[in-house]
Amino acid sequence: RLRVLSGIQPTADSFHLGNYCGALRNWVDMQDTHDAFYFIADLHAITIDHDPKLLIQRRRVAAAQLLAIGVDPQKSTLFVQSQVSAHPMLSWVLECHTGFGEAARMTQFKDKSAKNERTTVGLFTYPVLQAADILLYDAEAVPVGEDQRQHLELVRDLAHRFNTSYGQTFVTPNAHIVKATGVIHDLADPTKKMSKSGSSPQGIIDLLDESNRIRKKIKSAVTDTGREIAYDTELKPGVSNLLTIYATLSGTSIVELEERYEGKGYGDFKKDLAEVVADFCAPIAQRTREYLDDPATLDKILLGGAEKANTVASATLSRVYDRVGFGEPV
Ligand code: AQP
Repeated sequence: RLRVLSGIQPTADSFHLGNYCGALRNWVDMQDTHDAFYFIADLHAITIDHDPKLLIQRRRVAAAQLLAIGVDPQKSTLFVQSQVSAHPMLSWVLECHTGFGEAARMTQFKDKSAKNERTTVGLFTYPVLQAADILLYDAEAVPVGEDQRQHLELVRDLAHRFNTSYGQTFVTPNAHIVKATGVIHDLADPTKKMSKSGSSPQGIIDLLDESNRIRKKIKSAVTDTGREIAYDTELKPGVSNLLTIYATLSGTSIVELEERYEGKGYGDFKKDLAEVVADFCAPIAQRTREYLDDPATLDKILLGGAEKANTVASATLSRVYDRVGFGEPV
């Protein structure tokens, strides 16, 4: 089986619909066809200001949510990044093979450093740690949203560079980005992506949002001029975004939805979508609460995952240490 790997940061109280449609949905699908490794990226989470008490809580909620959406610990290895020490160790080696200018070109760093008062070196080297995350597991496929495409290109370049200098060491990974759902947009400003840090509360739907809150947000989502429910990302970015969400969560095609709502206005469409999203999120919130009520099971899953991840990651790190002239890690 080919290996798949992906991670998500525990930087908010809940994952949002963009995370789900862009990435997490594919995590769940791919665990049936791949040898899957999924992790909670807490090392990445401290690249911006953070509160330690909140981080440890959010890590638990993140794990519970991943299980609630269908990540199955019988099929996938689910772990916390900071519990596998090979990640920062490989990251250092890769940092020493990354050009400063190359790292400085990353648009996510430019965006986030412009938004944050305090820009850390960690935020700058974030994509290199991400390269370590992926390369440690010989991952062939990395399911992510469109915003990660540039980082994945860097990972491929680093793998190729290292292999060329030291001999075949890393598998070169491919980004697995589903075009139709690669970017879910902000409901209040469909020109922007839905994002934990960048969206207003009206712009983002959290998987753990309460049903009435979800209904209100969908009903107040920005739509476009005209009345027609049609998919056109240029002329109707708001409606197109809502159609994408509707299609993804209901399993109905966009063409079918366009036919269903022909001659009907935005009101009917949004009313139905509000129910679809509320019905989708409610059981996830319920299952998340159940997992959180059983911390022993949660810890057991994460520790088991970390053990398995450590075995794979430390074998790769040994290979790398040997190649660069460090000998075996102790
Ligand atoms: N709007 C989105 N549409 C599609 N995919 C998305 N992803 C994030 N936003 C969207 C994908 O979700 C995965 C996990 O993301 P992350 O939390 O680790 O980091 P991120 O990409 O930085 O997510 P956010 O919400 O945008 O957080 P902030 O605001 O902190 O930057 C990734 O695969 C990502 O592509």
